[in-house]
Formats: sequence, C-alpha cells, structure tokens
Amino acid sequence: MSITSKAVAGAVLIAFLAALAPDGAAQPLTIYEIQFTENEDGSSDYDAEVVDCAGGICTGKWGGFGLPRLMLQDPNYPDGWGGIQVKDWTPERDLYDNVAVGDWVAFTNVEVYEKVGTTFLYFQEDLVSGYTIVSQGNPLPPYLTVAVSDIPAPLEGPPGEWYVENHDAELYESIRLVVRDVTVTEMDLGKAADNYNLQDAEGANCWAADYMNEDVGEDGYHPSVQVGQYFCALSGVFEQYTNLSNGWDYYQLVTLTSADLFICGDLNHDGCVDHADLGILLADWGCTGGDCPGDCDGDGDTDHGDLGILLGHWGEGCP
Ligand SMILES: [Ca+2]
Ligand SMILES: [Ca+2]
Ligand SMILES: [Ca+2]
Ligand SMILES: [Ca+2]
Repeated sequence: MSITSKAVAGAVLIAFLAALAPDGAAQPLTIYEIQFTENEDGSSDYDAEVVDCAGGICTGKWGGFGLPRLMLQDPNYPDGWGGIQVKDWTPERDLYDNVAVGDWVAFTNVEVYEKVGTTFLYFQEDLVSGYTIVSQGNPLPPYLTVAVSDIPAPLEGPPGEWYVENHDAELYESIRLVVRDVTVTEMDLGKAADNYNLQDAEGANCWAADYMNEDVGEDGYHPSVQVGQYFCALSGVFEQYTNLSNGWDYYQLVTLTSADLFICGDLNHDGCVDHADLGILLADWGCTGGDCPGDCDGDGDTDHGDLGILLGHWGEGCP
C-alpha cells in the first residue's frame, strides 16, 4: 500500500470511528480551537465551558505562587493559536507531578478559564477532570522566531496606565517564542514592577519577565538582566496580563530557564566568554531542532554562526 493510500485509509478509518461515536460524545477540541478567537480583547469563545481537549506536548512546568502550571503546545499549529497553559487545581497535584516535559497530554472535563488575560485549562477534582499521557519523549516544538514589533510593548496613557494598541499578538499566547538582537532599555515596568523592556535595532519594543525562571533572583529578575544588557536572543513563553480596572493590559515574554537568555557566547552563564563556553559549543556541534546547549543566536541549532558569535565575544566579562 502506498503512503498516500495508507493516509486515505487512515482518514476513512478516523471518519468511520467518528461516525460510531455515541450521540453527545463530541470530538475533543484542539488547543487551536480553544484559543483561536476574533474577539477584540483576545478572549476564548469557550471561556467558562467544560471541554475535552486533545492537548499537546508539555514544553515546561512551573510550580507557581499558587496553582502549579504546565505549558502545552500542539506542534500541528506552529504559526499560532497552538499553545495553552494548564493549572492543576487538585490538592494532590497528580497532573503536575506525573507529566514530564516532552509528554503529550490530553484531557477530559477541563474548564476553559480566562484569567487576567491568559486562557487556561483548569484541571479540577469537582469536574472529575482526567488526563492521558498519549506519548512520551516528544521533541519540543522549536521556538517560533518573531520580530519585536510582532509582540509590541504596551503604550502609556493616561499616565500610569498601560495598554496594548490591539490584541494582534494573541495568537502567540502560551507559545514558545524567540526574539533576536535586543537590548534591555528599561526595568521596573508592569503590575509587579518586574517587567523589562527589550528594544531592537529599529527601536521596536516588547516586554519580558523572569518570574517563572528557575534562576530568578530575589529582585524578580534573572541575574543577567540589567539596563544596557544586550542579548543575541531571548526566548520564553508568551502570555497576556490584563487588569483593566487598575490600568494594565500587556503581553510579556516569560523566560523559564537561564538558557532562555542568550548572552552572546556565554553559554554557561558565568559572566565570561571563555574556554568553558567553547567546550560546550564544540560538544554540542551539529545539534539541530532546538534546545541546543551550544546555540548562541537562538535559532535552534549549533553551527558556524554560533562559533562566530562566541569567538567574536571572546574574553568578554572575563577577569
Ligand atoms: Ca489572551
Ligand atoms: Ca487566549
Ligand atoms: Ca561563560
Ligand atoms: Ca544557532
């Protein structure tokens, strides 16, 4: 049987099984179907509904201040609307503890919940929410490269209030994104005064935050974040924060690990570009597909471009 006829047979089988499903047993929604919206405020059409979700690959976990979260991404939608975060509301934290990064997780009976601008799935005992680990060890979807102007910073006005001009960046919510060639120009921004502004060479601005970063400092920032710091790239999970009554509506790129802050050649984040970093790069030579320890420019591989950056910054910050 050719690949094409196999695919057709597979499609016919899926259609047949769907036809067999008992009345009322709807197909689980994709993350795309839950997230895609034309609402001006970016909110999901399924807000407050209890749904089954076909889920996606766990790209990150965060223990959180309150409810622990999983970040999920469906690689079938690489250009947008394919990311969502899941909050584990159960006292046992069974979901959070048992799902590993790289697992594909699907859900039954989870509540779609718009919380301060970001769409979550709430996994709750009351709803008898369930999950299935469909597969394990999946490669993580690569960081999607966006221009800084694609995820613009909010604008101030009236004084003390910050709003985005529109919600065109909504499609990137909870997706892994990367921006390149950015400099920190301002800090102490946003509701928790822990946002920082990243500016590119064209003067475009976006906001980032480190509150979910495993290496965040007591001041709310990753230690490498300071005004004037240049990053060859910066990656993270994208989310919205909205609190209109207090004058806030903005998007932020949230870093999760030190590896999200690409300090041009300083691969081990010790503040100095030297032999230790070169060793990491050479050991990782030829890595592709993202999450490469030797990647200096955040394009998901380790190659000549990264070696050029490392050598170009050789000795920087070293005693
Ligand atoms: Ca949103
Ligand atoms: Ca959303
Ligand atoms: Ca170093
Ligand atoms: Ca690279």
